Amino acid sequence: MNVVSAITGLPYVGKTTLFNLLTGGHAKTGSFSGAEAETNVGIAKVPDHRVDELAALFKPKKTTHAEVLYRDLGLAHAKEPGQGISPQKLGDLRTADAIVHVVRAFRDPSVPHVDGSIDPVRDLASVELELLFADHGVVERRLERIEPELRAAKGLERETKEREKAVLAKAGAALASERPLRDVDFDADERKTMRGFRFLTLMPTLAVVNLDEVDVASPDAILAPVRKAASAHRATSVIPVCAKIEAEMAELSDEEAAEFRAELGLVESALERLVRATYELLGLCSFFTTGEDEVRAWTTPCGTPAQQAAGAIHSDLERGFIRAEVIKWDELLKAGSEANAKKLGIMRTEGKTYAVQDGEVFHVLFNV
Ligand SMILES: Nc1nc2c(ncn2[C@@H]2O[C@H](COP(=O)(O)OP(=O)(O)OP(=O)(O)O)[C@@H](O)[C@H]2O)c(=O)[nH]1
Ligand SMILES: [Mg+2]
Repeated sequence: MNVVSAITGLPYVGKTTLFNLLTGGHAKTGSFSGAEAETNVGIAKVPDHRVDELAALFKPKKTTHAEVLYRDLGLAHAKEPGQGISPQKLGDLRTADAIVHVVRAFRDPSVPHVDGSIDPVRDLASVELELLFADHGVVERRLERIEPELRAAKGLERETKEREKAVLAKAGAALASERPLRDVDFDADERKTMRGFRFLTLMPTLAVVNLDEVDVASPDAILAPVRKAASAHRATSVIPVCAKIEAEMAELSDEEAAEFRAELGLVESALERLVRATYELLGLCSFFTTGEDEVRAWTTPCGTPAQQAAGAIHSDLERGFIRAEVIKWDELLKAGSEANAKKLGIMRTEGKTYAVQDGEVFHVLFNV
């Protein structure tokens, strides 16, 4: 699978600056037009030193990293909650795998703020409220439509619709009291019923705090209240970034950027941190295929059965799956070649239901 992440947040918080540095794009920033910003779409190559090291060993014709598709979706400044997101953008949010919610912590007075002051916790809540209103609208519209359907339905169909109505009523009550749906306990059946609605307040969400340059070295005082607010609503990770510094580093050579980063005490780039957090949030793993033609990274939910994971490579491999030869990437590197790994007996043979782990190299044997 290729992950799709939707970047959102209030105007002028640095969404497009972040989008550009993730995707290597050059979309326009700092327009301050007041209107809803245009959507930018771009692809980030997932940095993975394991792929690079495997490629150094195999010297393939082609090296392919995993990719994350980013959509940069601006919101308009809404006077009343529920007016900040256009239907088109709602669709772009709902069909993503994860939401990246950028909040502003940089102070720069030359960049206006729609609410006048810098307050990441307030901004987090105000965008969350927009998402919540959108979900509430979905519930209300469906509940209206389900009534006549219920009157006409019989038997099993009626039971199913009754269940749907009950779940929606439960969701609606939570939303009406401004509780995001991820804050509500739903059982497996209820979750299944809700899946098709793609509720925004149920989506895996990362809060990216766009730090001021001067706070990069010691961001804890700024991050602590954001972390507290985010965890109160089970919104998982909070990731600090300074988009401006990162954007400057993106212009440097790799060595210069590494030096600059080390000076600031940053170990990884914003892209590395964001992608790692996204994979963790979504429970995703990377596995690799290697050969003279191509060394390539694949993305799959951790624990996917080997046969199904093989389907990500090619449907023939899933259909005709016999078994997979599996080895951890670093063991393969140590062995120096697949042939040597086999000789050493460290290449395992696994069957259809084997649960794929992060960092494994797969060689699928299949019937055509
Ligand atoms: N000082 C400072 N300025 C930043 C930072 N990140 C972004 N900016 C500036 O803030 C302004 C707005 O950034 P954008 O990336 O256009 O913000 P946006 O969220 O995409 O804005 P809209 O799309 O118009 O809603 C630009 O002038 C950026 O250069 C940062 O970390 N520090
Ligand atoms: Mg923008």
